[in-house]
Amino acid sequence: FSRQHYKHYEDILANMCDERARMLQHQFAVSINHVHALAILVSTFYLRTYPSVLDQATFAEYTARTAFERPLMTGVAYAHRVRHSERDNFERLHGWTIKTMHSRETSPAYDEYAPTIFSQETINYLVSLDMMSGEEDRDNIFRTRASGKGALTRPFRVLESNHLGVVLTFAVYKELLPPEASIQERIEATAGYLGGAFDVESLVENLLSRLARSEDIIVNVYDITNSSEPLIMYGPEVFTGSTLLHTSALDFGDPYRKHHMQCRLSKKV
Ligand code: WA2
Repeated sequence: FSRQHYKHYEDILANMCDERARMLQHQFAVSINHVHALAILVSTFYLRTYPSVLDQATFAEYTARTAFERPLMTGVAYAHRVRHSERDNFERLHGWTIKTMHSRETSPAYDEYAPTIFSQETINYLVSLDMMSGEEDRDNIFRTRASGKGALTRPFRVLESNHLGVVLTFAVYKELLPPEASIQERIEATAGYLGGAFDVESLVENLLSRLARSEDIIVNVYDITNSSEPLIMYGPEVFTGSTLLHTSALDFGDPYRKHHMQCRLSKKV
């Protein structure tokens, strides 16, 4: 490897990796903005109109028709906040019992639940599941309702597809909160949670494979929130012998999470 050859390949790799990082970051950003807008739509038309003008059919139609705004997401859904004291009435009203995510059995008693009541058709298996019964979703729910900002989970295998992905959650408040509202006021005003899953495994693959020369580069994305334990979010992970490595920064908008992309030239070049 002559020195100037090495420099030439380093520059090619850096440009290809930075371009892919920018594309991925942009797709996340536009999707996150639209999920935030959906949270406001639910607050406006479901919680602040009486009688409510939003129901499952309307939610399913609207989210299906606006799916193009949320690339990389398999679907979005709305989970309502139900306190234990409201559970009997809630279950009678909806005609089903609140179920735990993994056993699909009727949930044992908890202080509060987050059963999905509206969902895009693509993920309608979430309806009636208590989203607080999954650790990743529950952590998101606690963080987003306290901050009022969107929350991203660490990468994990999402329901049904079992693909590696991350979940985005926005709290939906029952009234307009002033920006200086306290954490306690935000928690009290929480009416539900709007979110969905980024199917990183298949939709990021789909995005990257459409790029030029995608066969010449190996891309991995990591959640490096805990720098001593990087979590793989996308990619083959196993690296062929290629020594050249480029790291591109990623910002998915949740200050609690840190990510980066690492690229190598595939051995063909
Ligand atoms: N959405 C889609 N697939 C999932 C998932 C999820 N969470 N969790 C595991 N697999 C109603 O609480 C926000 C988003 C659920 C929304």
